[in-house]
Amino acid sequence: MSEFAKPPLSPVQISLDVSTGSLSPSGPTLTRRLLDLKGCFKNTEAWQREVEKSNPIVYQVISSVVPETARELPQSITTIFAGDCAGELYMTKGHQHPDPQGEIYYGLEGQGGIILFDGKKSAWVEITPGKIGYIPPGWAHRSINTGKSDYKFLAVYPGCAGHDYQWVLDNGMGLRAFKNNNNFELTEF
Ligand code: M6P
Ligand code: ZN
Repeated sequence: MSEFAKPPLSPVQISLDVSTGSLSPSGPTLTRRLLDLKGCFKNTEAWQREVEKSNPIVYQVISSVVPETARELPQSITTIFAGDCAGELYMTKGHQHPDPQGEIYYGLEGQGGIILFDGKKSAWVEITPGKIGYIPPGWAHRSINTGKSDYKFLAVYPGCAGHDYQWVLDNGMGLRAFKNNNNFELTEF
């Protein structure tokens, strides 16, 4: 398995293959199945049933070689597959940065968006190829595939930011995304 480079890093060119969502050179790949999204979907009975039936892959994150350490600027390509659990669209776990740092997402392929929540206010930022979504410090963020094919985006974030998943389980995300005929709708959490 590929690994993160050890600081100090040398300047490096990284190739991005949008069709496969891969990077070269690349760091670790993270694959999240439905079981890994425990507590995320509203319909917990449907979630349990589908975990027992096939436990499908929901998304994959390919990291670049730049490590998640202070002062570095790691990048990753996330591919969220198309699908839903009892109508709720496939999404990432979502996290808050323990060290409140901003982050940018850049749409590469497919249709998607970000649900953001600062603990009081929620927001939706649509992401399609060529669009940049900005996540300000203090806003938890969860990505959603709102389309019928893979949704891929590049993320760039400060290496010190960290990932707090418990924050989302404790506070929710303010909004949920469900499929609705040929489109999608956002509902209260
Ligand atoms: C983006 C970045 C990563 C994050 C990934 C998956 O690529 O924000 O830092 O890990 O999405 O999201 P999550 O960590 O919420 O599963
Ligand atoms: Zn983040």
